[in-house]
Amino acid sequence: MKLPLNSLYHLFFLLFSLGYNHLCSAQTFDHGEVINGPGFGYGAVKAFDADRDGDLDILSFPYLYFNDGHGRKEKIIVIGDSKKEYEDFSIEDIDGDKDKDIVVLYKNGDIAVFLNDTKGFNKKEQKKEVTYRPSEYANLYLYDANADGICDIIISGLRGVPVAYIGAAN
Ligand SMILES: [Ca+2]
Ligand SMILES: [Ca+2]
Ligand SMILES: [Ca+2]
Repeated sequence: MKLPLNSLYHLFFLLFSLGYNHLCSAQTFDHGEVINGPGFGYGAVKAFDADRDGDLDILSFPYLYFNDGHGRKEKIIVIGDSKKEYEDFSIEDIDGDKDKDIVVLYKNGDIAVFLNDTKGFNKKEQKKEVTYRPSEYANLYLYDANADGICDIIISGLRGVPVAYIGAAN
């Protein structure tokens, strides 16, 4: 059966609506807020519910902007050392407690894991340093590469694809 294009559009719209509880209303561009100050930035911005209060917060590493529940910034915290240049960062549940944690790859090759807990994000020290030659334009990915249920840290760069950390049960 071939559905007319219009029906397909409505079907997609319905599926899209089912996926989102809050449908957006018309944007009027009425009030806006610049959440960051003037300056130069690069890199991705990620939105996730960092403090688990039901609204999305914004991570523009190393700055984490908490949402006040009305889409405006409530407070800002700095993740790690703001002076240290980073190459890439990613968010995933690294410690398996169901909240998103932050992992960053610094330009000097350091990998830092910041675990999400009720008081903020705490740095987890690396038990073993990975011998890794930093490269420009490296990307950091967080996924379970060896399917053991523990999130792994994978770095891709111009020098190949080393796996930085395979999850261990302890
Ligand atoms: Ca939140
Ligand atoms: Ca977590
Ligand atoms: Ca794993």
